[in-house]
Amino acid sequence: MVDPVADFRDALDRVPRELLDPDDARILTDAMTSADVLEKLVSVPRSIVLAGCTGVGKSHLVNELVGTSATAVGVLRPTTRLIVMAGSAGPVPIAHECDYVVAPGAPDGLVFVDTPGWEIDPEAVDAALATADLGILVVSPTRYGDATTSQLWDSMATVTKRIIVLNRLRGTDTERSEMIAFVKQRFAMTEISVVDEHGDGDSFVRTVLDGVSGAGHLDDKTAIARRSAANAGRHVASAVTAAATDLGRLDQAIETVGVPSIRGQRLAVLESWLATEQEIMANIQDSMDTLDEEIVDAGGRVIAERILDELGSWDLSATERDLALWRDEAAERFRRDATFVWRRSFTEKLLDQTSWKVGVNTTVQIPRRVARVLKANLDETVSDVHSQLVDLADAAVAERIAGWKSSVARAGSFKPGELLAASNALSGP
Ligand SMILES: Nc1nc2c(ncn2[C@@H]2O[C@H](COP(=O)(O)OP(=O)(O)OP(=O)(O)O)[C@@H](O)[C@H]2O)c(=O)[nH]1
Ligand SMILES: [Mg+2]
Repeated sequence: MVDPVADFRDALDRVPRELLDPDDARILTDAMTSADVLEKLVSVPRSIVLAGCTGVGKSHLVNELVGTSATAVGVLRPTTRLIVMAGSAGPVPIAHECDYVVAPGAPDGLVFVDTPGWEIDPEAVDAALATADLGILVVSPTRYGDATTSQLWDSMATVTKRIIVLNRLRGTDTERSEMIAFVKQRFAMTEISVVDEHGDGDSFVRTVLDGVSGAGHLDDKTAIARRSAANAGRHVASAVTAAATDLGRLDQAIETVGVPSIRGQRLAVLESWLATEQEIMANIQDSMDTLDEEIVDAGGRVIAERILDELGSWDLSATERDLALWRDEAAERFRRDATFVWRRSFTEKLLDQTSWKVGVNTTVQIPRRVARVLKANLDETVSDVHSQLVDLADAAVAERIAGWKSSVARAGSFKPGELLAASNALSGP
């Protein structure tokens, strides 16, 4: 089933916020709130409350409306002593004790409310009328002219829409016409609904259903919420469309900046592991910052900066882990070289005492024989180490670029036309 509100909400959820300036982002938030309110409004059934003096046939008419015997009809007065709601859409919140009867065949989205006689329990009737989208005053040929009925009609003035039904009309055609005229005159109405004592209530049911469509205060609220939500949606769609050019420029910028080569940079292998690691990390971070700045500059700043905010700061933990692995590997290599010529136990101790880059640390005494072997391997190792570090740094930068690209692609994949269509579907023709 097509649900314009759900479609609209769905389209709003997909709007890439980074394409919106703060004002437009607020409008998007407002549109989402309106959609949520709408979802609640359309799920509340509209209520049709029947009120009148005892014995005029309220319960009988409620049963006609819902198509089943939902509320007791009786000869003993008063019959109805409690508010009875009947319908297929669930109850409405009435601030009074009441029953709810499920009537599966009842018209969609409506709840019909049977009330006790007004003269019996005015409080209950008022509580029910307070929720009414349509109030129906039920009168009968014997009960229409009394003061109680007039009072009730007056008290129904606050209901969004009220109609009168003359129930149990009987007699000759002339008598009927006269009766209808009396009732119209009494309530200063040009139109009333009439139910014959022995006819079926079809025309009454039609009148009520026609009467309730577009009558309720919920309909008004819903219409306003729909319009304002749809306007907000259209505005956001046009803001996203306007941002498409900027997004295109940013996409180009990322391509142009490309992966800046760290290969040309000198990545130092220092005396201690800690110093080396810090240097490398600072270097990679620096490359990342430079890359971000270049993209933001070339990409036209505004949207680029918002996407950068979303990307957040670069997570260096993976690089750190790779570096730690590589360090262990390098240390192992030195260890192997050292064991060639020296007792293993001594070598281990030596490696612990000296810096990780054994052999170049001149502050630690290293037996000459060990130093000779290590030194012979050092240049090769350092150059090997250097190229591995460059690979690590390059991989980190490439991943950053991939982050940029996927953010831009995600933002660019949103189709403002879909939001526009959903907004138009929401506000209706
Ligand atoms: N033939 C016929 N009988 C009706 C009609 N409407 C009501 N009645 C009868 O009138 C009597 C009273 O009807 P109810 O529907 O119980 O009246 P009510 O207004 O709900 O009365 P309370 O619950 O006491 O307030 C019952 O015996 C119904 O069968 C009608 O349109 N045609
Ligand atoms: Mg009743």
